[in-house]
Amino acid sequence: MKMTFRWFGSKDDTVTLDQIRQIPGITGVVGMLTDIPAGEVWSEERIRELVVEVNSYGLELEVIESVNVHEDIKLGLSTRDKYIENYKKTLKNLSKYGIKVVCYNFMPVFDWTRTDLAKELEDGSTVLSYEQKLIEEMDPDKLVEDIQGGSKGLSLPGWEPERLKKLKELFQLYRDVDEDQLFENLRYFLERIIPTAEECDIKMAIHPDDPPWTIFGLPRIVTNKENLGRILKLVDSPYNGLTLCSGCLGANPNNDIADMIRTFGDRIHFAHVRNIKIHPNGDFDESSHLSSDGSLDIFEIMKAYHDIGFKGYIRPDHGRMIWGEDARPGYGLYDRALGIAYLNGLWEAIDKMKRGV
Ligand code: CS2
Ligand code: MN
Repeated sequence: MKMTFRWFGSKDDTVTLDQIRQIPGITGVVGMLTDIPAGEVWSEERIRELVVEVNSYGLELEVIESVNVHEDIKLGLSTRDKYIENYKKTLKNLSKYGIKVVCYNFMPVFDWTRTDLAKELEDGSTVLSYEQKLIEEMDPDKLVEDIQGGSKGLSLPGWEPERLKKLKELFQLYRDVDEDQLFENLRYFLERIIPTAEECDIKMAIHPDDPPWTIFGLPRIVTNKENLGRILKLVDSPYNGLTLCSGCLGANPNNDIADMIRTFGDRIHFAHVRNIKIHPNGDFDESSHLSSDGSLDIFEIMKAYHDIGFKGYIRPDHGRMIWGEDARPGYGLYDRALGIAYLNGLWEAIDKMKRGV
């Protein structure tokens, strides 16, 4: 596996490359151009600048999270072809600068959803958390306001103000899109971009829906083992693969992450490992990566990756805000760096015990 760290760029992140390169075992960062709206081409020049900057710190940039998919593609509107062509151009441009994996998601309207971006835990740390009842009672406009209000002035990918201004219109358009239609719209997209991904040697890795169930009546399909299998079959190519995010899928206790890892094996190109604490009523708080702090068994997850001989990219996912850090919710330095130390520790132990060292 190749240990990486998500970084939003020097103008849009409180964490610096200088800090990231000092994390033990780190090989590179997962990058993004946060200011390019979904549907527009990422220019060669901007990609080159980013890669050169990251490389100058001795770090690789081989994974992009995300190249976001324009809403018209998810909706299946006739205007989608133009955006699909742009997506292909972006892939071609990325491939010229050594990008190997592109993570994306196919969630209608909203990306990740939380009801609190800074819930205080007993130890004084703060985390992102989700309460179903609040979502049920909330107007979607209020959710957008709350999330954007909690961003501390940093961009929150998936929550771009321009796009979300048209919320009512978007909800109207999704009235005709059920889960099967969303699968068809994903098929249409994959059938067109996977040949380009193959040519460019870029593995596409769809990210699960967060949380993995319907919110505000909008369809969500990247939610469980059966659907992940169905997605991989839409276009049966190794270039049509997965980002397996333990914290997203794990919010549904019926999802067995270790089993998914063993099942999907080398179709997993990118691993997001994080823990969450699920409450008896199904609500959840994010937690530190440690198994005993949450509801997921991170040892079992790392063991499953080891068992399949995972060679892909991995990153710790959201961390808590600790030690007085002031950063983008979920994306501070300290707790994610602790997460890396823990994941590397598990890996070394699993590896040496298996080999009888
Ligand atoms: C989430 C998502 O996994 C995560 O950290 O915050 O925003 C994720 O990056 C996207 O859904 C991937 O497209
Ligand atoms: Mn994730």
